[in-house]
Amino acid sequence: MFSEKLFKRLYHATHITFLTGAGISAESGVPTFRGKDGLWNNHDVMQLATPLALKTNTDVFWEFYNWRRRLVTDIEPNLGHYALVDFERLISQVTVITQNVDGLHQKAGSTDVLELHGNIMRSRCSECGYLPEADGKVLAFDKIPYCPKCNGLIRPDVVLFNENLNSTILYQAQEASATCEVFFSIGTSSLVEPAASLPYIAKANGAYLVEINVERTPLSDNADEFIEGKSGKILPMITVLFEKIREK
Ligand code: BV8
Ligand code: ZN
Repeated sequence: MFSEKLFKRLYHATHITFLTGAGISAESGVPTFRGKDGLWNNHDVMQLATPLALKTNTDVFWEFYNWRRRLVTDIEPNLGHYALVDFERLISQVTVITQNVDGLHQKAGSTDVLELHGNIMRSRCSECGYLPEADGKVLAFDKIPYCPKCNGLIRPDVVLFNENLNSTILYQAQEASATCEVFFSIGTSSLVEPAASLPYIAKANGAYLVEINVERTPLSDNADEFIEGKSGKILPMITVLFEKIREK
């Protein structure tokens, strides 16, 4: 199931980096983007998670995001998230780069998380940048929120398609990819840029590249190791085995 090389590289590693996608949260009950439930109320998510939909289809846009906010409020991290926390005991530096906006890595206890695409539970005013949650406000999940300061349309603090990512977070993610000794790509269809380029940066800088997914992706042929299976099962197996090897 796992190669000796993986554990050898982990044994000598001082810094490992994880890139996670919707697949790591699937076992927590969060629908993935492109899986069978990738369509939402027969809307194409890819058309909905856009600035155009926010402007021109505001009520459906907010219906979609409020539905996801309700979903994310009740869910818990799974064994895959907790395994990444365990790695923090075993390797001196662990960076988690996530495309997910559900906050589950922080909820599980990971301490170095880069949220490439933002966080769905945070909001901001599209006009003046006012941050309701930071101001102690709790938005109701059943209506379209407007800014108390300028009456502008409030939006979830996520990166929509065709929007730029936060350049500092992206730079930190590229750095963590370029400087780690082992890079895990977990539960992502490896389609969305610029996240999908991070594993190639890691590999080009000499990292051992591992992919964990229930099916192959465009990254799989370039990975040093493709491990087929659910991340909630595979990741704890790796940490338990690695801990045994370290104790020898
Ligand atoms: C940008 C926040 C510059 C919102 C998201 C043509 C070619 C290439 C690129 C482009 C192109 N045209 C446009 C682009 C750029 C575009 C892009 O990449 N498009 C692709 C899709 C064609 N990227 C952007 O727009 C980015 N910005 O480039 O800015 C720019 C500026 C102006 C104009 C142009 C460019 C912004 C991207 C960020 C978009 N926001 N999310 C929200 O979440 O509501 S991305 C969204 O997709 C989610 O964050 C999600 O995480 C992400 C990626 O999807 P995955 O995480 O991979 O999830 P998916 O469902 O696809 O796959 C799940 C995987 O898990 C599967 O492989 C499955 O097998 C596996 N799995 C399932 N269960 C398990 C499992 N694995 C393990 N265990 C399990 N149990
Ligand atoms: Zn405002």
